[in-house]
Amino acid sequence: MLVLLRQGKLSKWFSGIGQEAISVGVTSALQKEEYLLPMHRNLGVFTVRGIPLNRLFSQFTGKPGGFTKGRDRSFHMGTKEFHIVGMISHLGPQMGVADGIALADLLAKRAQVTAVFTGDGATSEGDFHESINVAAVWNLPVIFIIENNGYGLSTPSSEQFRCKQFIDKAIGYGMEGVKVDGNNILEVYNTVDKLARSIRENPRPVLLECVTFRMRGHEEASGTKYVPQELFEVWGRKDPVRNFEDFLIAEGVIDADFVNLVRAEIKEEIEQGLEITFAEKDIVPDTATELQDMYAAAPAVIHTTGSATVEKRFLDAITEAMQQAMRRHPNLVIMGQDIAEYGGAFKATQGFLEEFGKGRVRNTPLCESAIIGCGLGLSINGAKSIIEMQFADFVTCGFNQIVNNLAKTHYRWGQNVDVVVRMPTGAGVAAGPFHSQSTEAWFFHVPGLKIVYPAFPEDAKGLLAAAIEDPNPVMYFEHKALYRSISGMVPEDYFTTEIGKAKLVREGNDLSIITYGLGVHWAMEALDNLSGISADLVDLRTLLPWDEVTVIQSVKKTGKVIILHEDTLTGGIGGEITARIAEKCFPYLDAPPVRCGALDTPVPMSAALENNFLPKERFIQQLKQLAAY
Ligand SMILES: Cc1ncc(C[n+]2csc(CCOP(=O)(O)OP(=O)(O)O)c2C)c(N)n1
Repeated sequence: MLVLLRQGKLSKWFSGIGQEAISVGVTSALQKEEYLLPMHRNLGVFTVRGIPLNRLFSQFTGKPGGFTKGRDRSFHMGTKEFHIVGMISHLGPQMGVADGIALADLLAKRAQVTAVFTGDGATSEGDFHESINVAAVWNLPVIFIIENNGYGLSTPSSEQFRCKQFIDKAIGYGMEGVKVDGNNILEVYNTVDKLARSIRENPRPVLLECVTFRMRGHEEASGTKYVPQELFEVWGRKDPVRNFEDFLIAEGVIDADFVNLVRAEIKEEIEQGLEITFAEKDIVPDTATELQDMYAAAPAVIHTTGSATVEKRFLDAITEAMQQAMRRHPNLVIMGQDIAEYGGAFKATQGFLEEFGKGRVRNTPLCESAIIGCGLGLSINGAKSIIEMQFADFVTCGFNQIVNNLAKTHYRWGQNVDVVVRMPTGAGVAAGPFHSQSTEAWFFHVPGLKIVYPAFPEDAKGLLAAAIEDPNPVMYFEHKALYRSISGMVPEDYFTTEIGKAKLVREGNDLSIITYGLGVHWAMEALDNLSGISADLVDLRTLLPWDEVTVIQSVKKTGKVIILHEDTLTGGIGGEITARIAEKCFPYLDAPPVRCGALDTPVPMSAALENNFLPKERFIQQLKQLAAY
């Protein structure tokens, strides 16, 4: 790899020289169907699993024969064929994903171990603490391998952590910690082999600290000036490959001829691999394929069987969708804070524990990031999940997992992400800045996610069922103020409402109102109270991908449009919709498009301030002005 780098055939390389015994020892000790989640220095994981070298070279050079169609670099790849899930650059999120993979094994009663790697630097990330804690609390069969190599990029251990050794941290999480000489492959192999056998019998996490040293720069271009020379001398004498070779020769297991033979064979294999890669054509960009690969194919709509419809509150429609989905999919798991015995902060999962058991209805520790990562891991290993944010506001603590892991995985390596994140959202209940926010616009900008936001009980049920059936990550927004305040007729059987389709709630000719969520109810109320305005009222229902066709059709018909949302105005979804209308309907417009949103402030607590913040009253004025324009 270093030669290729010098030849300019490779853009970046993170060398694992000095640390080979860890990747190779761990991978050799696991069974081939057990998942490994490596980091940027773990070449040995990929080679020991037997991935043909040409496929690795194609991955590293962005050729079609790699694992990501040229969409991601180096080890940022996954392959279910080889049971390897590569990293995203943020390092720590790997560990939550490992939890999910292990949980899927545990629930399916497969006696397997998952091994996840981290550097010592990444142990400073919150994801490390969250994931290790979840694994400890849930007895997940994960080996957390810390490669303690003295530096996190240029930062020495003394500036990264205060503990003497990482196994001391294991004590704090109530789990076993084992420390090995990471430069001794036999010690690594024997330890992991013994641990894995024991964990398969008695599932539990173990923290394995491998003491080692990084003999090259963080990546090749960054050099090693900050490392005292004597450390290279000391650790150079502990080179894991050289020492193992010497050991085998001293024991009479191999001789110099054998070493030469193996080296020649490997050289030949490398050259053959490179030849195949270099003969491969370069990737030719195709925009349609790029866009299509953002999402896994969604299943067909499930129509009602014509069962009775029953009047239900918004919240009860949500509960019913989840309950029926849990009966339909034995591999579906619900996770969230206080969702089991307590039934959830809003009681959406009341009674679920009794029907579906503790395995599938899981109270989580307070750790959004690890749990969302866990959802991805479950999906990779064949399970489905619904994750309840206690309040949509708390999604900030799991933001990275959503926008970088859930959203990008299918595009990067074709893995479906069968996760629904439930988001009890919105204001109007005088709950202040941290229990009232509208957060949908944060996710609207992220390709790879779907966002649904129902306004009526029937859609709440149908869209949640659709989100659960959909193999893509779906952010499901449910307005808290609607939970118990509105009711509607809902089919009793299981059905799905197509994601991506808006609904024309009212029809008229004077103007179009485009809105969603609580906005739909504000608009209905306004139209009821104002005589003489004949409006199309479009409930978007899905925000990503939003139904441009229905919106454009309505605006072309009426020639005037107001876009209303509860969210703050600047950067809200209304801006994007307005822009599209301006682009596509300009010749049809009889008035400038109007946007109506909340004040650009946090959501204030007192009811008077909150009413002033929300756009409900301003909407009526703007609506009248638009009608009169
Ligand atoms: C969240 C995040 N912050 C910063 C970085 C930049 N970065 C990449 S690797 C690295 C150091 C990692 O150190 P360590 O975990 O010890 O792994 P090592 O490279 O030593 O194997 C840093 C700071 C990153 N990738 N992700």
